[in-house]
Amino acid sequence: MKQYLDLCEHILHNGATKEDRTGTGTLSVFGHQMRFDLTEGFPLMTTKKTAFRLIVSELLWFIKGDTNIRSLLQDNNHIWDEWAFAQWVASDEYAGPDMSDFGRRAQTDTEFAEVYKIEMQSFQRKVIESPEFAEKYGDLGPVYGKQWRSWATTEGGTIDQLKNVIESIKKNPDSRRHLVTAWNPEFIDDMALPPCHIMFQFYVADGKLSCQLYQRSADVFLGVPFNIASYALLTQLIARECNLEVGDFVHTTGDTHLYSNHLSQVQEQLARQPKPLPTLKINEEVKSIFDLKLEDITIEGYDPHPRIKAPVAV
Ligand code: DHF
Ligand code: TMP
Repeated sequence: MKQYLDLCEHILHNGATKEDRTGTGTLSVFGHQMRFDLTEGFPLMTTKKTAFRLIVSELLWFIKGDTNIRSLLQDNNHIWDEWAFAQWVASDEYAGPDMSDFGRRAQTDTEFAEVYKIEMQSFQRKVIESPEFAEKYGDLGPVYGKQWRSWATTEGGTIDQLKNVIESIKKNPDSRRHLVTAWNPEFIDDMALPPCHIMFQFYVADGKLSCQLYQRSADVFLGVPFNIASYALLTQLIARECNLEVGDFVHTTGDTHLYSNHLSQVQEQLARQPKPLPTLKINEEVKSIFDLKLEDITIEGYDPHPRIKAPVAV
């Protein structure tokens, strides 16, 4: 993962100081590319412990076409909670204490942080316990899963981009049109967060499947380790589905930033030595990508340095 550590160094030395939507502030560069040869091992961070189980759970959630955090919560996966919570506390039905700007206030105001924690737990409980509540407030809008699996057409039908791309890789591997896009301008305003990983393309040569992702906005400390592992896994799953070996994962990013409250954590990570990459194991008995469950996908030989905590900018 030298490339990732080099990117962190590069931003620390060359990044422009830039304000952002969340009010946190960033160091940022525009336009960056990393390439991971997937035959060298599975690209999961070894310089900080990264929760692979959460990455699998989120990817299977996209693949299912789901956009509601309820099934993530059932997997004990909380990486999308804040963005559903933001919709709940902004709704007419919410009658609790003022939660405006909760992301930033929870980090600076310890008294507020306690109140926020209680409201968030109560929200999580409601989403789990009440399917009706979950349907209304657990849904993030037409995000990734919706666009991948049932993109709405002008005729009133839907397009299953994921199934189509698998078919096109199988039938016509040399095609230059193996694309899936999550950026649907008509529905951006209905999404809790406009997609960050926007478009990916597959490429077949020498019996190997490669994938390139375009990510418009990249939180290098928190989001990017997830994004790299998620798309490396997706590439493995699609390759398996199409009887191909894996090639490269190419990660191209637009606004590539380190948040100002992640800088000491990045320094800590940079002081560590990378370790050997783990290997991916997929249950061979499950043939289709659409039937895989969380427990079918595991990692072996993962011995990372300890976790480094950092606050997520909402
Ligand atoms: N917003 C921002 N500002 N950055 C993001 O990376 C981001 N990612 C989203 C949604 N909105 C976002 C979805 N993916 C974490 C990782 C990925 C992710 C959301 C959150 C995260 O907080 N990871 C922590 C804790 C994981 C855990 O719960 O154990 C980490 O240390 O990796
Ligand atoms: P933005 O919509 O203002 O760009 O904010 C989105 C933030 O979330 C930004 O810091 C990028 C980050 N992000 C990732 O890095 N990876 C992801 O997968 C997601 C969903 C978000």
